[in-house]
Amino acid sequence: MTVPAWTWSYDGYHPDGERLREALCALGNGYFVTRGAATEVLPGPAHYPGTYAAGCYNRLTSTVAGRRVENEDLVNLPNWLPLRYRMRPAGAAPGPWLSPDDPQLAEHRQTLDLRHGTLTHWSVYEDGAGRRLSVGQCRLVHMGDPHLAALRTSFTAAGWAGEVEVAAGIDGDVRNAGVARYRELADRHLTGWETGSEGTDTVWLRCRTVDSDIRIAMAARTRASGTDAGETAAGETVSGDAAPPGIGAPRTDLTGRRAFQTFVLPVEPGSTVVVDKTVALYTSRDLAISNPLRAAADAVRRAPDFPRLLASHQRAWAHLWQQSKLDVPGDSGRILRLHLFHVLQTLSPHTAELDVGVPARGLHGEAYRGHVFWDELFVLPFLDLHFPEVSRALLGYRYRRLPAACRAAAAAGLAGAMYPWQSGADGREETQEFHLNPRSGRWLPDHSRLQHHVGSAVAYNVWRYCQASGDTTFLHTKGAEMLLQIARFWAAGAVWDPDLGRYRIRGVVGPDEYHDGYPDAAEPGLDDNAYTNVTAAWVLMRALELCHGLPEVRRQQLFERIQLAQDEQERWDELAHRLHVPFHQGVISQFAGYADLAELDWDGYRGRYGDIRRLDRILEAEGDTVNRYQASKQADVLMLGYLFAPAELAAVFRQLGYTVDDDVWRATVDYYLHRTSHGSTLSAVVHAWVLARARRADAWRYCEEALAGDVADVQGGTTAEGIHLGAMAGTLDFVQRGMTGLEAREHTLWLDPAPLPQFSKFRVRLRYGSHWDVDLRIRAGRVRIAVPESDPAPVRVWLGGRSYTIAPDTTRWLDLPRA
Ligand code: IFM
Repeated sequence: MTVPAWTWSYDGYHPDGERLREALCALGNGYFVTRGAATEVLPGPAHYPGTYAAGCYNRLTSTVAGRRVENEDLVNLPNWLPLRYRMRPAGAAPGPWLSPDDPQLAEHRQTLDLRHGTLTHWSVYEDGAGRRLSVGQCRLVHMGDPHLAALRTSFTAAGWAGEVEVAAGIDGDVRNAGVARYRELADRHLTGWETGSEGTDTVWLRCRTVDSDIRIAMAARTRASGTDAGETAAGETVSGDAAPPGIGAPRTDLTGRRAFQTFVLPVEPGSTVVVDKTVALYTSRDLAISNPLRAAADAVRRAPDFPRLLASHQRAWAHLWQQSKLDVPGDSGRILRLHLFHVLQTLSPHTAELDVGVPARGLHGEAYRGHVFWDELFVLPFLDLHFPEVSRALLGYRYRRLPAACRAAAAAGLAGAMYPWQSGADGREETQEFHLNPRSGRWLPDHSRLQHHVGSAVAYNVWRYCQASGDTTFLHTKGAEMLLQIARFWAAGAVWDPDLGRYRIRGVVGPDEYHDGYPDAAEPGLDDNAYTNVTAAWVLMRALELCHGLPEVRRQQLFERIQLAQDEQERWDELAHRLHVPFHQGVISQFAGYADLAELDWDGYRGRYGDIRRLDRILEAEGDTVNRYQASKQADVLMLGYLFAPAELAAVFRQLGYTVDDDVWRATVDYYLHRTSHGSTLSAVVHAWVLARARRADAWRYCEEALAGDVADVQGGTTAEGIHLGAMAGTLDFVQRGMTGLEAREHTLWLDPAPLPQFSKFRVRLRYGSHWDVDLRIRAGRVRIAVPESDPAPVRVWLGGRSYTIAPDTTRWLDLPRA
């Protein structure tokens, strides 16, 4: 049996797996995403319909464990999906409203079509008298017009005649209730509902968020007809009838929080009737509108019929696939395509028009409240080489929150910019102060806001984006300002230790979130986190490089604007060479004192608990703390091997006065491999990358785990609360840059391929600098580079110590150097 490369199908209905399917089958366009929930259901244990617009946040205050806490959440918007139906056989009582949970469900299938960006559901219901109703549904969230969504439903009766009653509309009575752990928190983000109708086929609902006062409007146009163009929602061919006689005007029901229309559709055995629902969503954050309700109502009025909407939607997707081509054969390729699909649904070219960051869990659910973390470190490098304008916009989100980051640093008594660990609407720190351990039921202090390394991630992304795109305008303006302020923050926080003869950064948390302090210490935070210090040194060097490279006039303006004193640069230089990095037993220490922590009985814990990814929760529930052990949640020191290729990594350490040669690095990798529980999906991506760069066969194991992350929900139920966007994009970038060793800089493609046997053949298309479409294929130990005729300049390639120039309209095969 061949598995289709572009579709994900699910046979049968399984309530237990429904929420996971909803996340994996979510549809979106960068402006908004709607989970793949059935249209017939209400939220409940098995179902969680959710719609989220990028950047639409609201704050609420709750009382938990006797404390008042404020949280900002990505708001679950009114549900546009509802479409319910029932059979009304002639001469018999109406049947129940049907849904997949109804015992009358006889068959069910669901298919996500990645190429076309559609989700189809197909169900057959059969009542006790053998009357069957086939229901096919096809939905889309329009990739061309980001405000539109559409749903076609077709009904075919078998063995009976009568009517199908259909109720369709918008439900504004929604809450943020998608994550069980947040159950005790306030969840009503919407208020001020109003409903109305226009003409006979359109209803609307508007409301606003309680605190952020974002006005939200949805309009739904619903039309019933006979089958047109001979196609049902499930793509089956039927005889194309004209509108069957007897479809009357719908009844419109407007209540405080709901706007619905009910249709009664005559059906004959074997004939098909179709209901098309077209929805528009606008908010007061949108540009170029006068008011959201007017915009939504006008948009559905103007929207073409379903077949035409589908055609323009598919064209938009075709363009996206063209621009982000990544072909890998087999099962891995299929999963990678799904990852790419969800990355593009969260961050599409429409994102370039918005003030939004990279939400760690996509726009697919409510985990982490839709917040923006350092995960963009795993996302932008992929986008840089396909949609640089999207990367630029995402960096723009950080730039607009630079003043907030500077205020946060000032409040901590420091200069420069302290970016928040979790960021939302206005760039203040959104990390919760307490989190729930579901295993113990205890609310615990959350110190993850001490992960100041997020600033280095912002700086790193600025640098890499500018290298790949050649966007010196951004680098010399917004990019430089961010980079310099981040460097300044590191310099402000570093303290001189005369005993060590080095500078230290104290009281932080590294990427490994298990360790947030020393056992028994009164204050949280760790000293000399290697990842933090090395990336800080890297940022300081880049900042100095930038200061020297800025055009004179710009340098003057920028220095004046941020009041940068000459001696600051001297301090940066000093720090970039003298930050402390601890070592023990010939390996880099995760932080000072790591070696003094106890060894964990890994086998014992695995034996007792099986899955120990969330070792922190297990130990806390036992009355212990993971802070006592040499046990990491995720790659921390090893993150350095993800950010920097071996030569660059060795150079940063050399600059700091340390030797990290192949032997030290190999020993370091081995050391942490055995002390990491992979409680974050990012961990497998990093390990795959680091091991592949070290040419180690076990890279594949981690790669498989990273690929399985969401499709197999390896973190045990978390995907249902939202996809893991960083890991999804990270796997794409693993093929694109990890396998090829690719760096786009100085107008050159630098290649240092490290293909795994399992990835010996693949193809990516790249956009960098002024090159729009460079086709790169790896197969049989060779790399093929094709430059289209339309490319403006020859492509320069550096491979195996040699440089090549490939002219437009030329294809070259180059031999890969032997490992
Ligand atoms: O940013 C990550 C972090 O590294 C691990 N915990 C989840 C966060 C959001 O994805």
